[in-house]
Amino acid sequence: MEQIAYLGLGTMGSGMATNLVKAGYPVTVWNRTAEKCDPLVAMGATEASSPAEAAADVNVVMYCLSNDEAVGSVIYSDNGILAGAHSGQIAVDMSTVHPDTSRREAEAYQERGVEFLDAPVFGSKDEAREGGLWVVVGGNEGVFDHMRPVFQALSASVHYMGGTGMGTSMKLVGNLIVAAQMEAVGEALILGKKAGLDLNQVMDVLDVVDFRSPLISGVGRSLVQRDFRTSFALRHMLKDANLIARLAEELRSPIPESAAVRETLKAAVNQGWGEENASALVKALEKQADTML
Ligand code: NA7
Repeated sequence: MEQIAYLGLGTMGSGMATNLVKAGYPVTVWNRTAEKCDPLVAMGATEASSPAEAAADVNVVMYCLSNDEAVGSVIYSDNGILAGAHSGQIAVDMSTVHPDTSRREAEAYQERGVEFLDAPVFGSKDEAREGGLWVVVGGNEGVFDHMRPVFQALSASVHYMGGTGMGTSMKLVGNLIVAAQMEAVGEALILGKKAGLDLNQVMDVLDVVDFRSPLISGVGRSLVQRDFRTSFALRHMLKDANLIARLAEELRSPIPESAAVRETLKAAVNQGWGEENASALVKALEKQADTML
């Protein structure tokens, strides 16, 4: 059985690491804010004092960190993963980062004889806790096959997308749609409110018409209840919108709608709502509309 180090115990990482422990894997954990290791240690995980120490005695190093900068710091700093990594290991980045960041990681690990997979996930807090995530993976297919049981321990489904960077590319493609749908639901409900509709009735109709979706339903219902508890932070959604804009510009791919959504996300973060759920982008629309749902 693989011995696994899991680094980054935020909203997503804590759920994933918990499911690995539950599946019986020996897990070593590390988090910048050390207290977040406590629940995992109580379940039987071992706590490491640095990424290098966490990586030293395991076969597999997995991590889920805020953004590209956090990933860089945890890998390349003095006590980072590379300082403890050794030939024959597998490193798996489950953060949502730019595909170029994934490719740089792969190169750095290759110099040390370490295999690398980029494996970001769809789903948020509940799916992470319940092992119901959807994993999209880039890298060597043989390494992916080897890691499949580990991914299955924390997810509902696993998808191999191609070489290094294809997992993170897929994640940005998917989140382009997530962000656009959130904005569309917010705009639609505000228009419905202004038109005098009962928003619960609006949601009842949106739940049965042929364009219904779990995302429209979940986001719409939570907006009507003004429930902005964080399962995926608004600041991460803006980070993803920025990554999508950068990738689209590099690849000369048109994203006019995403550009508009990015402005809404920026406005909402600038208002100080970045720690709230991504659906709090509606508050920026409410401000423009001079009304509340
Ligand atoms: P969270 O809940 O904000 O957690 C972020 C994690 O990243 C958390 O463990 C942080 O440690 C860690 N982090 C952030 N910056 C650093 C630096 N500079 N060094 C070390 N560790 C750091 O995010 P989620 O779990 O919702 O999402 C994680 C990723 O998945 C992200 O890419 C999403 O878009 C998808 P802390 O606890 O703050 O010390």
